[in-house]
Amino acid sequence: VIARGERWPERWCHRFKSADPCFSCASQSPEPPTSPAPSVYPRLSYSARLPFCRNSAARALLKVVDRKKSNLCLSADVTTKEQLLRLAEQAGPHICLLKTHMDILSDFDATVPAALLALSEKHDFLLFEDRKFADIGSTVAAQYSGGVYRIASWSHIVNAHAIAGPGILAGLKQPVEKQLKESNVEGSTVAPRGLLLIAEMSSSGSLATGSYTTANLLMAEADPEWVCGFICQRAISKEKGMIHMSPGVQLPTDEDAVAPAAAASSSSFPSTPARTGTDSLGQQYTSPRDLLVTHGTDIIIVGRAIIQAKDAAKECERYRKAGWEAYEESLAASDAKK
Ligand code: S5P
Repeated sequence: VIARGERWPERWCHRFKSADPCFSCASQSPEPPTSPAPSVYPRLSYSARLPFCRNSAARALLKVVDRKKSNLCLSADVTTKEQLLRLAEQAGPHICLLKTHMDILSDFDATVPAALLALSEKHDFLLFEDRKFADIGSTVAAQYSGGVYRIASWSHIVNAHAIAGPGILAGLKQPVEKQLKESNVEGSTVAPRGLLLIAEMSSSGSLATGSYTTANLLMAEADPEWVCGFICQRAISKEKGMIHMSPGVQLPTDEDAVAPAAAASSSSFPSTPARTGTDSLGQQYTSPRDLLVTHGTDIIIVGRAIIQAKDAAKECERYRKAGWEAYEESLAASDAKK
C-alpha cells in the first residue's frame, strides 16, 4: 500500500500523463480521465482469468462462478435472522455470492454467521458483508475484526470507500495478516479474504466519479493481493484478476418486454449505463445485459427484485440465467472482434 505523499510507481501515473508520478499529483490532475480503463475487450472467460487473480477471494469466487454458471450475487437485505437463513437456503443453489447487511438484522447473534457459513459450504457460495468501511486505518481494523459482528472471522469479502486514503486498505488488511500468521503457527489453512473498493455507486448524484474513481483504481491496483475488485457500474480496471461487481440491477417483470439492446459495437464502454428504473430514494436500475455486455462488468448484485418476489428461488434462477446469458454474449462479442 502506498501512503499519502509517497511516490506512485510510474506505471500507474502514466495513465494521468503526469510528469510527476505522485499520488497527490494524480488526485489533483486538472483533467482526470472520466473513463479510466475504457477498453476491456477482448473479454476472457472467468476460468481463463483465474491465473491472473492474486487475491484469494477473487480466485475462490471465480471458481464458484465457473462451477455453478452463476454470476449472481444476492443482496439479502432482510431484517430477521430467520428471513436471512431461509433466503440463503432458497437462493443458495443459484448464486455465487451472498451479500449481507448484518447491521439491519433486529435479532443478530453469533449463531447467524456460523449458520451462513454452513449454508455457504452446503450450496457452494461465498459471503460478502456489505459494511462499506470509510474511516481511518486503525478504526476500520477494529470495526472489521471486533465489535458484535466480528466480520473478519466469517465474511470472505468486504468493501470500503477509499475516501480516507490508502490507510483504509492497510487497516483492513491487518486482521487478515494476523489470521495468516496464526494459521502458519497452527498449521491450519486460512479461508479466502478480499476487499472491494467502491469506485462508483448506482445511486443518482453519486459523488464517486472522475478522479475519485480513478484514485480507487490506483489504490486497488497497488495492492492486488488484498483488493479483489470493485463495486462499480462499468469495468474500470484492465487487470484481469480484478472483479467488477455491479449493484442496481433489475429485469423487467414481463420477460417479453426486454428491449434488444445494441450489441457491444466498440471496444470502449459508454460511461453511463442505460437506466431501466429507479426507487423513490435515488437507486437506479440497469439490466444485466447492459452491465455485462455493454459495460464489461462481471457480477450482478440483485436485492429487492429477488427478495420481494413471491418465489425467491424461481426469481433467483431467472436472474442467474439472465446474468449467464449476458456473460456468454459478452464472450461472443469479444470473439467477433478478433
Ligand atoms: O452503489 C451501490 C453499492 C451497493 S453495495 N449501490 C447499491 O445499491 N449497493 C447495495 O446493493 C445496496 O446497499 C443494497 O444492499 C443493494 C441493492 O439493492 P436493491 O434492492 O436496490 O437491488
